[in-house]
Amino acid sequence: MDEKKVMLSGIKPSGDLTLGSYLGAIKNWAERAEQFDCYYFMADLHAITVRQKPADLRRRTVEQLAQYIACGLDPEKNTLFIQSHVSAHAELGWVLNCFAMFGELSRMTQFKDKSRKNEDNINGGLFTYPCLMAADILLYQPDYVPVGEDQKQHVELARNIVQRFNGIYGDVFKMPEPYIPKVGARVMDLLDPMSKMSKSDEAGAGVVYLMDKPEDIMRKFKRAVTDSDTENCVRYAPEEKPGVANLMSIYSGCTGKSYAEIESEFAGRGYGDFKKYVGEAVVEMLRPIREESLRLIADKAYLESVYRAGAEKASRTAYRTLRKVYKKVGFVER
Ligand code: AQP
Repeated sequence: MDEKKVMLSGIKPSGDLTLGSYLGAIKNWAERAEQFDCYYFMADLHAITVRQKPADLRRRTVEQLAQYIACGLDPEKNTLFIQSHVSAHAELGWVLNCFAMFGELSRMTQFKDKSRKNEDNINGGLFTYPCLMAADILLYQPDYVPVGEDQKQHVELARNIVQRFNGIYGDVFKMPEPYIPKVGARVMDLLDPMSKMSKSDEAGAGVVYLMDKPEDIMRKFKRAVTDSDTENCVRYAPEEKPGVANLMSIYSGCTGKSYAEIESEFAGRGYGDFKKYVGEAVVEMLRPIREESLRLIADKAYLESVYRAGAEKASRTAYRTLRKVYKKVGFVER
C-alpha cells in the first residue's frame, strides 16, 4: 500500500477559536484523516509574538486541543500536539533564520499588518515569524500545507528557503505545496465585513466564538451589519454587499447550500429574517462542538494524555529532520 501523504497545520492560541477558525480551517481538517497522515498543533510559540497573559495562553492552549477533538479531529488518527513541546521547532526556526533574507521578511504583508496593530511591540519574533513557520512545516516533510489565502506568502517564503538550503546542502527538505481548500471560506467580522473575523480582536462584538452560548450567537447575528442599500434583498454581490455576502458564505458553510439556492430560499424576504436563519444555522452547527468541548475541558487527564502522546509522535519525525539539518550545516553530533 502507498504511504499516506503528510499534511500539517496549526493555529495560534492567541484568542479563543472563532467561527472563522472553524469554517476556514478546522472543519476541513477533520475530513482528511483517512487520506493523509495529519499533524495539527497549538502554535503557542507563534502566539507570543504578541504579548499574552500567561494564564490565558495556558488555558487557551489546552482548550484549543479540546476544541480540535470536538470538531472531529480524532487523536487516534491525527497527531495533535503543543508546538513548544517539540523543541525542534524553535531549533530549526533559528537555523532557518539564517537562510531567510531581511528583504524577503520585510515584504511579508502579515508583518506589516501586525506591526500596525502592535505599534508598541514590534519585536524580532514578529519579523522572523515566517522562519518559525517554515520550520513547523519542513520538520515534517509534508506534501501539502493547508493554508488560508493570507498565509500563502509564508509558504512561498518556506519554498524559497528550501530552494536556497537544498541548493547548498543537497536534498534535505521536501518542497511544500500550499493547499488552499476551495470551500474554506474567509469569514469576515459581523460588524465590519471588510475585516477578517479574528480571535484576538479585543472588542469581539462582531466575532462569533466556538464556545459562545446560543443566545449570544443569536444576538451577534441580529446586530450583524448587512448593507446600507435599500434593496433589502439577499443577493450574492461581495463588492456591493460585503455584509450580505459574508452572511451568505457563513450560511453556505453551515448548510452546504450554494449561493443560488440561498438566494431563492430568501427571495422576497428581508435581511432581518435572513440574519435569524443564519444565526440559527450557526447555533445548530456549533452546539455539539461546544457541548463536547466542555465535556473534554473538564477531563484534564485525558487531554494531557493526548498532548503527551502527540508530542512524542511528532518529536520522532521532527528530530529526524533536525538531526539531518544539524549534520549538514556542520554542527558536531552530541
Ligand atoms: N476569519 C477567518 N476566516 C477563514 N479562515 C480563518 N482563519 C483564521 N481566521 C479565519 C484560518 O485559521 C488558520 C489559523 O489561524 P492562525 O491563528 O494561525 O492565524 P490567523 O489567521 O492570524 O488567525 P486570527 O484569528 O486572525 O488570529 P490573530 O488575531 O491572533 O492573528 C489559518 O489557516 C487561517 O487562515
